[in-house]
Amino acid sequence: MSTFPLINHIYTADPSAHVFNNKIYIYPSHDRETDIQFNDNGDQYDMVDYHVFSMESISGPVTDHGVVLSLTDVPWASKQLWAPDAATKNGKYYLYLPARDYDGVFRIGVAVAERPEGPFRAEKSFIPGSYSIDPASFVDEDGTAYLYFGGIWGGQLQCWLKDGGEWVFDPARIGPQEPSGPGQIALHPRVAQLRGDMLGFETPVRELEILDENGSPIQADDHERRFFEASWMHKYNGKYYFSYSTGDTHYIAYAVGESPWGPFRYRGRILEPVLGWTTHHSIVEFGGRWWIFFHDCELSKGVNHLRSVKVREIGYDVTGGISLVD
Ligand code: FUB
Repeated sequence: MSTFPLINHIYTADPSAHVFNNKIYIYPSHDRETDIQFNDNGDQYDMVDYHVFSMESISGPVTDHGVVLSLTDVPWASKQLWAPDAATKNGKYYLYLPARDYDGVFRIGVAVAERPEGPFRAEKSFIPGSYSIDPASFVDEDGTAYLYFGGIWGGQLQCWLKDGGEWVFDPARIGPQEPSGPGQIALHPRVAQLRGDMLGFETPVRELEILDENGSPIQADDHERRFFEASWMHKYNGKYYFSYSTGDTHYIAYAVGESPWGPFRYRGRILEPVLGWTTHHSIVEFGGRWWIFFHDCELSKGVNHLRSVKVREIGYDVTGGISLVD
């Protein structure tokens, strides 16, 4: 896929795009060069700050609002500021960010700003009950806000097991492992409703079911369709669209449901594999058209952890199916 990087002066990835005050704001990861060897744990994605970008039109210039939050200003985080997302409510702006805590466990925290372009002030602790990576916030038309999250392997989702109603971390499952074999169901992404103040969970963390054409949960060995990471939620024509990366098969896939809690029925792919191992996206309506923001490694000529944000238009057919617009 060859479109132009939106941002050329630094490497950016995992773009979460939102329309605030009639502008597009992009909340990406800020990739940086390191000499950490590539591994399946994602150690090479060793980011230490976030920038925010804005655009008044899709084809117009992109403004870099500079560093809006640094790792050193997040009291609970030890390393790896991975894919963030943002939301607005109550006249404030909230940045949801995953990072490893001081035990090496991925958690999700929140930072607050008065303006969409920050600067953001991190809360002292991560969100109680949060875990894994790739938070995606979604505020429904009735004002109820949700946080979707999770990512397997380096994102540690496979380490979290339910024990007597509680999610418990099993360090023996760290590394590239996940369920496999006949009858094994894929790991589910997670969702919780956010509190009115947006700083914590109102509900317990729930699993989000993705079903196949027969109404059965996607199987663990179905790597072309099973959830890996990069949750995103948007609403179109009254339906809830949950989209995600399939990880080691490198697709952005989507599934459609009647409720923000699911279940979601698998519908297909939005993006084929891009250059680079990871693929991660967001979908937003702007100017009466729909856009997918994503990243690839064209600018770095294929270095997996040096990615660049791009954008393309998407359209819907009469059945609600998504495809890229040429
Ligand atoms: O940017 C670090 C990680 O790579 C993200 O959290 C994943 O979604 C993948 O894009």
